[in-house]
Parts: sequence; C-alpha cells; structure tokens
Amino acid sequence: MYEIQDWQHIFKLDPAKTISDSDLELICESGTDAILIGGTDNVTMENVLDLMSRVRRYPVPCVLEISNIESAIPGFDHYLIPSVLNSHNVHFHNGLLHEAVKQMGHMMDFDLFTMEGYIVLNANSKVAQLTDCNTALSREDVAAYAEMIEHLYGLKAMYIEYSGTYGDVQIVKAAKDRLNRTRLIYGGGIDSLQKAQEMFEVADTIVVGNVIYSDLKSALQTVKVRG
Ligand code: 1GP
Repeated sequence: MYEIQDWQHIFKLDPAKTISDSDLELICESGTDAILIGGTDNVTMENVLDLMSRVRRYPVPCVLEISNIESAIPGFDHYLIPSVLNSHNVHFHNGLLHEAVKQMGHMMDFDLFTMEGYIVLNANSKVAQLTDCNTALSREDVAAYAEMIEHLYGLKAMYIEYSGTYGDVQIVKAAKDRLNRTRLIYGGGIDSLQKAQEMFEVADTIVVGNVIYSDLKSALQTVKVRG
C-alpha cells in the first residue's frame, strides 16, 4: 500500500496553504493513492505536523516530500527525498540529504525513504528559483537524465516537475521511453481530467497540487485516471 510502484494518482498538499476540513475530507476520500505533503516556501515543523495529523484521520497513505530538515518529522507512512539533478547547486543534489543523515541517520528506517531523481522544468516556479535549476533542457537532455537516474543512480523514481504550469508531453515521453524499472512521476499544471489523462498516458504517476486550492471539483475529477 505504501509502495510507490503502485501509485497512479497523488494529491500534493502544501502545508503553507489553508484547506478546510470538508475539502480535506473530499481529497482524502477521493480514491487517490496517496497524499503527499510538500512545498517550497514556509514549510515548518508546525504546519507539517498540523497537516499530517489532519490527514491521519483517513486511511489513505500519508507521505512527506522533504523540503528542509526542520520539517522532516516522524509519523509519515513514507518519505520522498528529492535530489534535484538539474540544479547548479550541489546542496540540492545531495547536501541536504547528507546533513539530514548526519543528524538523524541513527534513527532513520531507510526502508521508508525513496529518493527521487528530480528534474525541474518550469523556470518561473519557486522551486526552480530556489534550487537554481537549468530549466532550458531539450528532449535529449531529459532522456539522458532518465538514463542516469535508472541505470547509473539506480533510483526507483524520476520526478518531472513543472510546478504551476502544464508541461510538454513530448519531453515527458522522452524520459519515459528510456525508463524500464524506474517509475516516472509527473507534476505540474494538471487542472482537469483531460490533462490528467493526457499526462497519465505517458507518465506512471501523476501529481495534482495547485488546483486543489483553486477548483476543488476539477481536482477531484482527476482521480478518474486510476485504473
Ligand atoms: C507541485 O508537481 C506538483 O510540486 C504539482 O504541481 O501544483 O502545478 O499541480 P501543480
């Protein structure tokens, strides 16, 4: 149940944003495979703990995508650790991870952690700016990252992140064509069932975020991609 290999649809909740109990109930009981808690700005121990305990009322897997050490708290079913491979800054490749393992390695159950080979492609997103990414990548560039992630790094997941904007299906396909065992996760700009279906035809897992806060009804429609 907590194995990312089985997830087709994920809702991503930003701990820095507000969501009512009734909207949260609809998201958690929507039939999605997992609730991923993660964000870029203002992610704190307090708001992560608050959201985790509210999601915990429901039987859906609750997963943390770690964005900083102070908010990496115990109690989640699983943890995703992004390694931003197209960042110019080594801190976002492995520096954060190194610091986390140094501080908390003695109490980490490594089976609960999955490292994601993360490629950020929306230059205007907060995450691209924070992590100083080279987003001007061709299909060939992204395909090469896919091969590195599966064959050299040996990671279980590649995450193509277009946060805030709908991505280029051909770029996503270029990655997918090079992956056999590594799961391809896509996130960014999915705000309708039609976009969810289009990306799900290419990616293994789709992540739906922002539209939860702007148009909950459309967000809930996207769950229909699940087989
Ligand atoms: C963000 O990939 C997720 O990290 C989802 O993107 O918020 O644009 O849906 P959106």
